[in-house]
Amino acid sequence: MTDSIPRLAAATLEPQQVHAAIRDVGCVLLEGVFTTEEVQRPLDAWCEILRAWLHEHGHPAADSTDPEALHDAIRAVSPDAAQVALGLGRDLPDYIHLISHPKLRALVGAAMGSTNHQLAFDHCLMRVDRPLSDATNFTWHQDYTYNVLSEDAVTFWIPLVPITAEMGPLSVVPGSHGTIRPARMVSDAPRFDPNRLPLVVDAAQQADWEARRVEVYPVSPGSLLLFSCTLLHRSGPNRSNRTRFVANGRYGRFDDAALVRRNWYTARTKYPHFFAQAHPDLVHE
Ligand SMILES: O=C(O)CCC(=O)C(=O)O
Repeated sequence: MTDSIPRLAAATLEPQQVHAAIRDVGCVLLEGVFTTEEVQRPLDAWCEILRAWLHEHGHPAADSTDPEALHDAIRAVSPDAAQVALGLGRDLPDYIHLISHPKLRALVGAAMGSTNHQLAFDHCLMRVDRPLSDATNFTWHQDYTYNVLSEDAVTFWIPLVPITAEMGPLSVVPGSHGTIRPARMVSDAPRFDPNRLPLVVDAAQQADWEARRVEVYPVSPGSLLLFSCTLLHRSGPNRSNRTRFVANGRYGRFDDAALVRRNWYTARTKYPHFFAQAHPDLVHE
């Protein structure tokens, strides 16, 4: 157990350090993995989508290069279009390029000890957390409950902008990984599609997780946070006046025996409750 998380410099990294950090702590922050240009490209491409919408609507802000100004301009005209725009990043080839980058695959491979990767696209997104908002704030959970990939799957979290303490940085509980926890299906989860969200049930332990949590900040663009799909973590509300842009997704491995035995079934957008089928003993109504 540790009260911090390992921070390693990509330039001097040995693959076994990544493996050891994931095994022992459940997470690792790798600094200087991507170049400025590599993390900027998805953001620039997202701006291009917004500019095209504003051009189409003859809006004077259509030539801005500031993602926030562009999004604010759309929101003032059409809150619906602005809402849809928040989810479009994952469709961008520049986003897909980043999340399937050989540098990321090498590190994920080191973490899981396999190159037989499953990049589960249903569980990948370009997070856009608006300023002064907690609309996408996600409470304590393990990612495995939502993705049911291999049990050693990892989540990648790549900030596209500098992440500060005010931006609702990710909180993790170092050393909390390794066990799949019981969950309950909820029908009253605010802000998300209620049918999609199983939640970690152990409310009694949440005070303990709060006490042991480490907030991951500051984090520079180009860094990569990798964590085990069984690590407890949560986000926080963005209290800053800047949008938090993060490329976020999950890698599992196709050579996992349990995955092969269940004919590769994982949770998908089409069957988000797959956890209940795969682990009926762990689910409470
Ligand atoms: O970025 C965040 O605040 C939350 C991310 C998260 O919960 C996840 O990757 O599972």
